[in-house]
Amino acid sequence: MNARTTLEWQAADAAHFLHPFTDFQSLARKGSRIITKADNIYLTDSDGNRILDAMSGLWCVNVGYGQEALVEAAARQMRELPFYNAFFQTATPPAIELAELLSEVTPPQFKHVFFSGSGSEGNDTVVRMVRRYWDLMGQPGRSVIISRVNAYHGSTMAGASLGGMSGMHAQGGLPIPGIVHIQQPYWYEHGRSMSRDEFGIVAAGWLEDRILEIGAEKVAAFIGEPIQGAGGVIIPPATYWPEIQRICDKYGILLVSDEVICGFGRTGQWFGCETLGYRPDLMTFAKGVTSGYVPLGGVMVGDRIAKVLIEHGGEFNHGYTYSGHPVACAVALANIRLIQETRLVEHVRDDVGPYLAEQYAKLREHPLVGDAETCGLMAVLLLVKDKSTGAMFPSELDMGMVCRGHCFREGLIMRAVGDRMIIAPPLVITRAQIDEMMSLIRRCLDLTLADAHTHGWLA
Ligand code: PXG
Repeated sequence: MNARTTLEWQAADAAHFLHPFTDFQSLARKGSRIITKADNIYLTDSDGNRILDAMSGLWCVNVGYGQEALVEAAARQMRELPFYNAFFQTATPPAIELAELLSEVTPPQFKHVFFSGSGSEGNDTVVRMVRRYWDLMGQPGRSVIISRVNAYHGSTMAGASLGGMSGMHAQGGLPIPGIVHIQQPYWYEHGRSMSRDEFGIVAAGWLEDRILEIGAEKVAAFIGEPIQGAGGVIIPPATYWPEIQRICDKYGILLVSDEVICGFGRTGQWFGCETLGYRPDLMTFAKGVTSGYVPLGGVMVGDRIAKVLIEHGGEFNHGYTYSGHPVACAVALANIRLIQETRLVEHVRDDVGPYLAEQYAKLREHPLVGDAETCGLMAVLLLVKDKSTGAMFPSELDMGMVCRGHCFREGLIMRAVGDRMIIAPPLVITRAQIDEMMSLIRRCLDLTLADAHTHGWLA
């Protein structure tokens, strides 16, 4: 398998492979890190280095690497029936069984699912379905979808439009019409003059302001991640989501929860909306549904919408070749059963989630850490220049990347979003492994602090 050397892999990579979200030329100069295998929560690269993967691949390997039950499920299904579609009045057993199991593990309003191949495609389905719903309700004027600045909802045209990433909107004429953004519930940046709970109500109020500005009769839906992941693990105040729910209910607006990261146990409940206290009409999922072993996504469709689509909808002109792919569905079934059998959600809720929270609380004493927060197994550290005033480092120093550089060299995958250092380790992580991860995090923070002293970057 590893017939080539790292340099050979890097040369072939640079010659042919255009990576996602990458400055192609700069990566070609540096060379990619080549990951060759993985087990449990550890990766191995092509030089034989062992790396603790505190990002679960890309927020997805919830059950950890090397789970034979998932491998077996894929191999068995590939032998039996590697593919058949669900378009022309046909279905396959794994897709049917997965639809059934998803309606069991999701909140009670969900009894139907529409499958896609990814989270981005799932959110494209959301846009199509929400607008179709309002057409069928005789209110075609309700077409505007409200999202948030710094949200991430994928990279297709609709996904990137729903997302609130300015860098993405700047390329390709986005957002598409009918999608608008309100400010995110980021307390540290927008609300430090208030308590977190007061700020949660204020931030939710921005939704009501925008609805009134647009006219409620034109607003179809509000979409949000329970906790913004790619935006930097922005954990909203506890008051935020219940107030968002109240506002959506008041104006009859559909509420969409993008559970691509928060779903399948990440926050210590099966879905983030359960942890954060709201009841969505639609729920996008991907990633953790298969723990990333194979691609699969979809949308859970709440009863309010399903009833209209089924009873009055006629044909819904939408779908993907891989909607309900039997191999992906077989792997998802094995994955969800494994989560159930090993009580992985309870493991996060009662054991490692609270343990990680304790450890992160201690990190607040570190001279560079201005804020430290966790929810289940998502966590963030904010690097600041001056803890007493909360002043941030100038962005041109790119302190997050300085810290990430140390992580890279020390064998820890921790991401930097600006100066927010984030982790989302596999849910199978143990207390002893959290101790190991925390000592790596401390070492990387200390090395970053030493750099700041050496270069005179501190206040
Ligand atoms: N919604 C959310 C909330 C996501 O986090 C998507 C939709 C899109 O899913 P697909 O499967 O189409 O990628 C995501 C994906 C990052 C990062 O930098 C996060 C994602 C993808 C790539 C990078 O943290 N999340």
